Amino acid sequence: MRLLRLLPALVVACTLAAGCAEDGQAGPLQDDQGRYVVRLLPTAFDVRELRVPVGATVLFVNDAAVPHNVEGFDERTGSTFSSEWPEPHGMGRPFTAEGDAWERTFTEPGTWRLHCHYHHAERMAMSLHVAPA
Ligand SMILES: [Cu+2]
Repeated sequence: MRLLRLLPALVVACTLAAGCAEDGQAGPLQDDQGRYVVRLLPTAFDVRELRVPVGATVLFVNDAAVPHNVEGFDERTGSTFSSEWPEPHGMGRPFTAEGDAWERTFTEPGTWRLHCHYHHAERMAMSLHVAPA
């Protein structure tokens, strides 16, 4: 009897959880290697903000058959990076094909402003918060 009374509450909780996921309030997407996945849509990143722990690897995946890159600027330290830097730090070229991917591991706490050089006019940008683990 006790369980039966709980059931409506459980159904409501699940519905709310599903609604949260649709609103992007659920935790960030991670692949089977624990990498945080950010998708590059035609003129935008699929998230505006992402919070990860120090040591996290973020995998950027081109979901559109248009050129993209990922350039980063850390507001605190002034550090920069680009996915187009030569290997091993970059891929040495823009993302061009659908499915092109590049990853970077963030080893220090900081707030990175990320943007795509090719879609600067479209404000293709996001914030990456790297928090102490
Ligand atoms: Cu772009």
